[in-house]
Amino acid sequence: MVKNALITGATSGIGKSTAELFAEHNINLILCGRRQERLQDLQEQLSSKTKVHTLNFDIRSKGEVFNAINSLPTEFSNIDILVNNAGNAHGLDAIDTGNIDDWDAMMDINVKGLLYVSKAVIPKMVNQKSGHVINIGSTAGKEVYPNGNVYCASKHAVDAINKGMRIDLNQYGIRVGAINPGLVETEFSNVRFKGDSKRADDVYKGFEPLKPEDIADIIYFAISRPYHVNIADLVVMPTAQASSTIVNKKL
Ligand code: NDP
Ligand code: 8X3
Repeated sequence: MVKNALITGATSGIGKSTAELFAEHNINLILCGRRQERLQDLQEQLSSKTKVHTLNFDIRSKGEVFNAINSLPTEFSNIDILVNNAGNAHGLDAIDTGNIDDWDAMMDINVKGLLYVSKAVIPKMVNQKSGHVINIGSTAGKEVYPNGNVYCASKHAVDAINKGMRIDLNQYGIRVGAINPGLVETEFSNVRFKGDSKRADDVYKGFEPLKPEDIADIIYFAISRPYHVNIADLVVMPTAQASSTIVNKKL
């Protein structure tokens, strides 16, 4: 049976690669993000392989999230797979010098935005008594690194929400799991360093980072297991990385 998947943050990085891979497997796609042109391009690119519907909204806005998801046409309105992926780090500063707007952005997007989308989608899964939620956490949700304070807090929150969702939705047979990547080369560091591309590029110099396709593969693996198998919590790092602060760089 063809399934419908809603992917947040589908306009770049992990979300975009996941959309591309799901399309190869004929999963119908609801692609979300703020950058309309990219949503349109992706829709054009993938429409020959599967059905694609795009939703343009800022995950920080409760109203936009609910309006968008409630506007889904009937054929997309039963969501089988939710990939809670949208998110970013903003800044890398010590707790005493950090920028409050950056803190707001990370908590509003990575935590509250994920909750808003979940609230808009999960009650339907409960009615259907089926569904699969993949939460994209991070190694930053498993440990804390210098200057990572609030980003790490937001991803520790995702870790807790993932566990809570799994407990609360257990009775409905809904699968819930988190994929927690280490260093993946996407637009992530460009966003974190506010367009300072030299600083962003330096993050991935001297070792082979994960690619967004690597995470997409794992997400597809998780959602394609037989029903009795739930990948509950998975950590994946580049081979060169041992922890958030230990990366075997050959510079
Ligand atoms: P990218 O910056 O490449 O992608 C981030 C995506 O999130 C974009 O599609 C962006 O879309 C979307 N997004 C950001 N803010 C908002 C918003 N306010 N409203 C709606 N959508 C938004 O980064 P990644 O692909 O790397 O990040 C995806 C997820 O993976 C994030 O949750 C991140 O924390 C996590 N992660 C990343 C790692 C890495 O090393 N790259 C490692 C571990 C976890 P648009 O701008 O169009 O709205
Ligand atoms: C992204 C990985 O190490 O930059 O979540 O926090 S890290």
